[in-house]
Amino acid sequence: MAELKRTGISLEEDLLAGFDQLIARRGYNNRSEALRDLIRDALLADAVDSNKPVVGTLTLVYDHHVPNLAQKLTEMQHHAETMVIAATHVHLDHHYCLEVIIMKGRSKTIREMSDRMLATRGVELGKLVLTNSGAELKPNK
Ligand code: NI
Repeated sequence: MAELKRTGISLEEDLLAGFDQLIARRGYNNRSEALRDLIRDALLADAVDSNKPVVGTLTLVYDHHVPNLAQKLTEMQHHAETMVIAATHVHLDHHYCLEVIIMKGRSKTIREMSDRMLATRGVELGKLVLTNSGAELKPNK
């Protein structure tokens, strides 16, 4: 962990009161940790907006009875311009499979790949979550 630096900020009283109420509801013990998390969120949003390297976790739920669907989804991962780090498959029930795919790459590439997979016929639910470690991630390509 990097060395901590102290800083002071000036806020309007009611803004600070609102902030204290918010962080109490969310279970923070102090303002510093809450502020650090807000700053990390802002930096992540900026990384995503500016197509920087991030990690993406794509969750898919699909009907494996749709012809060639599992094969199509596998092909997409093999041919992706982004790096698939890991994929986990769970047979949910008679019809449905859950797949969680973890990718590393530029945010735009990961989004495009995820949108293609989510738009494939037979994929019924899904969500992409983009994140990073807070440090600048090195792209693999
Ligand atoms: Ni399955």
